[in-house]
Amino acid sequence: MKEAFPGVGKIAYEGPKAKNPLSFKHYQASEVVGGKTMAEHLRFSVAYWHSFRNMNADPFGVGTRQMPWDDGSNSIENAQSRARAAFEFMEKLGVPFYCFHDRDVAPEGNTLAETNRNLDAVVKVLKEEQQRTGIRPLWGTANLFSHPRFLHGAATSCNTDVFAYAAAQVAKAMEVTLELGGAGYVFWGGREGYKTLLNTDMRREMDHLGRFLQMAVEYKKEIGFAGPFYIEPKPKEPTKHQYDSDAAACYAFLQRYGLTGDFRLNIEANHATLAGHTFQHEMEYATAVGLFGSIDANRGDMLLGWDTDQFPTDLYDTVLVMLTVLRADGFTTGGLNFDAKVSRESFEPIDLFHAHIGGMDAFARGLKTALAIREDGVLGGFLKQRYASWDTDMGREIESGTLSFTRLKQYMIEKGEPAANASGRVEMLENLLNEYL
Ligand code: XLS
Ligand code: NI
Ligand code: NI
Repeated sequence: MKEAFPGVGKIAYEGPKAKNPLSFKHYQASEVVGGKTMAEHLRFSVAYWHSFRNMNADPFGVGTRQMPWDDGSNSIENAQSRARAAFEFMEKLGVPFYCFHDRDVAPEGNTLAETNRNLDAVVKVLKEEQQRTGIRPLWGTANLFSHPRFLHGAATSCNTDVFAYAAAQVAKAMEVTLELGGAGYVFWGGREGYKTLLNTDMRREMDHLGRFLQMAVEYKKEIGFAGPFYIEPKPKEPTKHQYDSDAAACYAFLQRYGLTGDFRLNIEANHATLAGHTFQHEMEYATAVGLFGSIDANRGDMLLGWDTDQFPTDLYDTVLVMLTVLRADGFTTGGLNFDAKVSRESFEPIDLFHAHIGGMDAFARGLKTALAIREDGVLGGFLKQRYASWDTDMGREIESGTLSFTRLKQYMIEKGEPAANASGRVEMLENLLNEYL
């Protein structure tokens, strides 16, 4: 097959002073930092849909991407050569993982049976390419939102047949993810929400989604898929309100339906900001409740109110997020998936390299900076000091649940006023962070 990216070789680490834009300045896969290689820490993944299916149309204009390896048809052969182009790209970039939806990799047929056959024909090529390169899925997922049959949602559709179709589709997508050795499986509730409550029975829809996910867990055990399930919170878009709106809503949902043992969260930066949170907030919350799993790395735009899925280049963000990842003891089955697209203005194949190299370097710097901050211990020391009163006898007794209101009442009546508060040193800490950047 003709090369998809002729003239581009394996992207190498050339160090911070290098002038070559097609080189890593900070990411060196084999470099050991904080006890692990950078590749092990960061577990980078390419998103098949954005990088190989998205032509970058926007609400005001058609797609602009040049993809010379793609003949634009819906044929199996085209899907297979696209898969080969994707692996050439990932191999040259040097990432260990990719993520995919069932419908990204293979075309939809006239019936579900035909669609499944199409998928199998492309999975065969994905498998060959995986064997050749060692690259494998970080996670697989099912697209339950693009086709018009899902216009009322999938697991939350008012139409039982659509629910059944979604179940059949997810079952197949899980089988394929298993066959490809995927490390995990993602549920993102694309249209699991509503446009108006005037036509929506929220209670029923949530119960249906809960049952759908319980059945998915049963099926996972049946087929022997060992990897974790992830829910990917997002507050809106395409629906006005989605049930999995943020990490906290997902936690409540998972608890209500008895699913916390089988799910973790896949936190996406741009979804966090759409929910009115910071990326780090969502990460920290997921970690606090023991649900942190994986990351969809991207960023939004302060001035645009939708999921712009830009490549992550903001060092402030990558440092803060890597601090949380390190606090959570790093990724296990998860990783950093670039759920991001090149800008509509950046339409040449080479732009795909620039975008990913930038994202990988930004996270490599985030990792190294976060490690340096932890090593210096100033932030950690401040935190310990700030909560020191909780390390006293009384703090420990409250935390362990042995102190009651009655005793606290007595204590405070005797004491009269609490001990004086210390400054939170917000600006000092913000200044400190800047010193590491
Ligand atoms: C959309 C989501 C989607 C998921 C996978 O906003 O980010 O791409 O990651 O279905
Ligand atoms: Ni995503
Ligand atoms: Ni998204």
